Amino acid sequence: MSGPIYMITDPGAPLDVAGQARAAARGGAGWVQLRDKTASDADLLDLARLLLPEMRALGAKLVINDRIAVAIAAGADGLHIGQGDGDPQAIRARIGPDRILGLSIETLAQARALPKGVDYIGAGPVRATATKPDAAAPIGFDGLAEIARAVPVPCYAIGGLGRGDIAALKSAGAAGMAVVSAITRAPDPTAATQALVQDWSQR
Ligand code: TZP
Ligand code: MG
Repeated sequence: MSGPIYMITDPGAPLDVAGQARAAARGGAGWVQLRDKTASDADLLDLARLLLPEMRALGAKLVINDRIAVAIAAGADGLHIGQGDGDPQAIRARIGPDRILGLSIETLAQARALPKGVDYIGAGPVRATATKPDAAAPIGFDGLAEIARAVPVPCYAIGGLGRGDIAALKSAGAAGMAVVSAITRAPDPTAATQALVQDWSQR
């Protein structure tokens, strides 16, 4: 579907959201997810329209977090939803057959009940993370492996992950890693992305 490194934006990081997206895509991220709980739909739509051609030119998929109407209006590559964001099959019907649909999975029971129409999952948090204080209980690497085995779609691990985790993530069956801090809080987000991409291909 796309590469192993999946960057999610953070409006509280030093670079603005557009800068984060560009830095990650230039560093070789396969995925850039616009996640900004504070932005209005109109502002997020403007940003998505601006970034979409840039992301495509750099080979990254642009995914919108939560906002179904924004993903559709922008023509984004994908939409990412959580367990509380509505019925995935109904959302699939709204976004059409071609847009990528991702779903957050926090437990093995949710993995076993994966609805049809979901293209990939984000599984976690693997570790507790300050980036999402209201996240579910950490699943650890063993929990990640169980979830990855239980679903027929690629599993992107999330939550407290960095460069040092790549070997364990691959052993657990993850297709890739989704990160916020490891890229957006790095002194050089492009270099940090490049390092993740390179390590994933080598370990
Ligand atoms: N969902 C589960 S954990 C998380 C999200 C959005 C945040 C991950 O951020 P970080 O900084 O990579 O731990
Ligand atoms: Mg959500």
